[in-house]
Amino acid sequence: MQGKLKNTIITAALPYANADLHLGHIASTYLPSDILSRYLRHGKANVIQVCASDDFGTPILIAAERAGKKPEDYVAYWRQRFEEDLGALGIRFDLFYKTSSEENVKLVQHFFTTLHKNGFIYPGDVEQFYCNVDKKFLPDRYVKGRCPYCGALDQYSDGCENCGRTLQPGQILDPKCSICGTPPVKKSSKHYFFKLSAFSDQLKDWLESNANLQSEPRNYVLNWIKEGLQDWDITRDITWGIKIPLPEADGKVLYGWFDNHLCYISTAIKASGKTGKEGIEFWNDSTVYHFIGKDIVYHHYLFLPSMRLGEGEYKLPDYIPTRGFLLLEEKKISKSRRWGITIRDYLGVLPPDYIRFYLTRITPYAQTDLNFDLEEFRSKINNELVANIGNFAYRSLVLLDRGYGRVVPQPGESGDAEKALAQARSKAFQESSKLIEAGGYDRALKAILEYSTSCNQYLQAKAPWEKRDGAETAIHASVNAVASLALLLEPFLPFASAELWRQLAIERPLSLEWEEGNKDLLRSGHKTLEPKPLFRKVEETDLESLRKFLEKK
Ligand code: B3M
Ligand code: ZN
Repeated sequence: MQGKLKNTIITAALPYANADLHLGHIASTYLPSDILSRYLRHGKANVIQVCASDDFGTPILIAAERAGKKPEDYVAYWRQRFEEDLGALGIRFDLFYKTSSEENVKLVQHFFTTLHKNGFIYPGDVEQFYCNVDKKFLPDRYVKGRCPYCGALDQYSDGCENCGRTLQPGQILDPKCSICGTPPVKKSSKHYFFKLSAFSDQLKDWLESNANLQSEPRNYVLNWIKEGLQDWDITRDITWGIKIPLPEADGKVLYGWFDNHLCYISTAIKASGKTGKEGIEFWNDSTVYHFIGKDIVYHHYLFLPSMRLGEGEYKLPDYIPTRGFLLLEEKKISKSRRWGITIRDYLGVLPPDYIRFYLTRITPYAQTDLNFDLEEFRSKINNELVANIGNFAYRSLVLLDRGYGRVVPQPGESGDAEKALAQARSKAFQESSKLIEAGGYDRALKAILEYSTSCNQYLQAKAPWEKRDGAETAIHASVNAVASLALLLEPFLPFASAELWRQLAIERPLSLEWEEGNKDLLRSGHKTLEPKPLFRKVEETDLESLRKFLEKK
């Protein structure tokens, strides 16, 4: 079967190397990406899942300066932290690389050169803030001032944290250099522009013909195109970035959004081990997914495809799964307002699978905002994860332990109840598969929970602890149902799944194909290990610990 499968490249948006990832990033991007890749790895496709730190840009340079570190060292610190944190949540990448990698720099400069040669990049003069004290141009965050919309003070020149608006260069009022505090002057600087407007028709065709794209982002991106696309200034007057490969552009670098999404390509190809032409073929022969949050739709539905179209060698994405923002107790996550839970914060309180479970349950394949409600979190974990899945698995294994010395008994004839259970299992495999392939991870998990409910009901009705006729049949069916659940849950709850496989003494579980779980994985005579509960209840004290991260200080 292996030969028939199509390679699948899965990318998750690249975190800026200056802040911890929080639960919002997990819900919208990293968890969905991981669920799909884990699922596909069960015999559906060869998968390469990649991510990288997004290293360049003014905010990162400023943060590094503030921390008294060289930007290279500063971003390396964050990259390692991302790998650790995502790894601790069970989100696994074949390669977690960086936008500042040699491979990426090379690819980005190649893109610039080709786009320039193809007539899609042209120079133009722009008025920039310049600080006479620091003797440098001051892009974006190097300038602070008053928001022209809401009047908020001390806002960066590229956007207002208070009212959420994006600001164009020069729009900020009472500008001040954020390094020395003096008002900057305006000075002309030669910049390069990417002719986004030249791609309107091709983008429109692609958006309309690619049926895999979600309709919400498709429709509003089509609207932006209708309103007219603006060419795009891709130059920054700083030193931390990828050098513009033109002699006359000395001292200037490319804007981060020119280089970061190309890192999907450079990293995936690196992970494939291929180079040159073979690398390009590998990319083009794969199904490509880019998982993102809805705040970066503009970049992924417009910049990214048009740059690939203009260069001409690398295929466009097949899917750009986009999901909404996570609110915490109905409030927007905000670093400055200290309203947020990072992966580290969370993992100091509770295990990874609990948050994977809850976030998957509440995150649909849509742009709607989600709400992390602490009470709801507790009740979903306690009533569904613990009382439904955990209870069934533990009870079944304890019955096998107490009654049969942990050796799977020989079943008797299957009755109606066993047939119904087998049907429920088939349905769980088929439905979850269909739903996962359509992006509905929340619904797939729900279908698996329903199966687990039928398993509990089966066990309750059969009451094998009474040792009546058919007890062996019931035990055999129940422990096999547990094995099937371990596989069904693997994309969602990899830790619980691994623990179940351990207790069940199943070898090489990760290479199980999805459909194999729809058969009895445990034969009579198979010996399991000592049962242990998979989960514990979430207590009020856990919620109190989480609430501490939501205290306004
Ligand atoms: N670094 C993160 C963000 O805008 C940005 C994503 C890049 S993906 C190519 O949240
Ligand atoms: Zn404002």
